[in-house]
Amino acid sequence: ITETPYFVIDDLLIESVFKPRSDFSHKGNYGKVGIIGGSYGKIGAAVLATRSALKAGAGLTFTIAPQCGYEILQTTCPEAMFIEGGENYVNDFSEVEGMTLGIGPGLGTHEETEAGLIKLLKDNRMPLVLDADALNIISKKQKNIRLIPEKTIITPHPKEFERLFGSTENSYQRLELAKEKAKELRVYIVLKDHHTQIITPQGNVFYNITGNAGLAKGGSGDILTGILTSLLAQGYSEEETCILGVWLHGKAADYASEKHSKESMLPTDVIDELGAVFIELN
Ligand code: NPW
Ligand code: AMP
Ligand code: MG
Repeated sequence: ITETPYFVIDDLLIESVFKPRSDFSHKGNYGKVGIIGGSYGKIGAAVLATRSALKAGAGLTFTIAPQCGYEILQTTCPEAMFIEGGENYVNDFSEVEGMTLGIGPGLGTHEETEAGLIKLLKDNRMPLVLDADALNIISKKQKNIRLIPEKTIITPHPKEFERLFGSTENSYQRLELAKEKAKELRVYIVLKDHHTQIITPQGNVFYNITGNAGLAKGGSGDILTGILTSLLAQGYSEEETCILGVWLHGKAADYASEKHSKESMLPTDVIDELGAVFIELN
């Protein structure tokens, strides 16, 4: 039906992608992450993305969030640095020099946030992971979609995908549309679902088979954003970042469900299991 090569992300592929840390490395070798997110009432999403970026190995991590999240972030994520981007929502996206950015968790869609994000997309030359409200802001105007820089990783759940690119009748059609858009925009699409699919600009599709329904809870996607931004900052290519990041997220979720059950496991438990997954990889 199509010429697209399909792959399942298996242990062999993960072994070939994962890069152990060199004994002689220092924090400068593992990149500078900037998580831009949080708004009044949704600071938790910025906390989850920041903590997962830290726990996935980034060298230096910053959170650009509104002032109302200052104490929360400095308390829950003492290893990360706080940059004030507004009062109750982010409107200043300017202090991001040299960072790999993960934008969207809990960000909100206030019009000043929208203006700041659009300006950043127009000016920005930094590697980007766009999720949640960053995608919702872009979806507000059809012409915004063209502003997504090439090589950006976008991580829509089915509803966010629909807001961006329109509705489809079934998951097969959604995948076909994602392939079209990934090629046209030259972006990496992480189509989040039970079996998340990664679609590359070259038209390759990678299926992830780790993860479980314990992830069907608010906050799970915010963690994926942190992990992906962290890996991208550490020098993994966009394709490697998507493959390793989605697999890690699901694998940590599988460990969390063994310990806590699918019902009781929380996104924070998933973050806590990342270490066990890395121990196995090393
Ligand atoms: P339904 O119910 O089927 O019509 P939204 P959000 C659908 C932040 N958060 N398969 C489903 O629609 C985020 O980061 C903050 C099919 C669902 O009701 C964002 O910034 C938290 N459908 C913001 O909140 C923790 C699916 O989409 C709707 C689907 C809004 O994000 C929570 C929800 O999507 C949250 O992460 C699937 N697999 N998955 C915090 N603690 O601070 C989703 N849907 O309206 O975009 O809202 O994803 O909750
Ligand atoms: P979000 O909707 O942005 O919070 O993202 C949810 C995350 O949890 C995505 O990475 C999904 O792939 C994952 N997820 C949600 N439900 C399931 C499920 N039933 N099985 C496996 N993964 C899931
Ligand atoms: Mg989400």
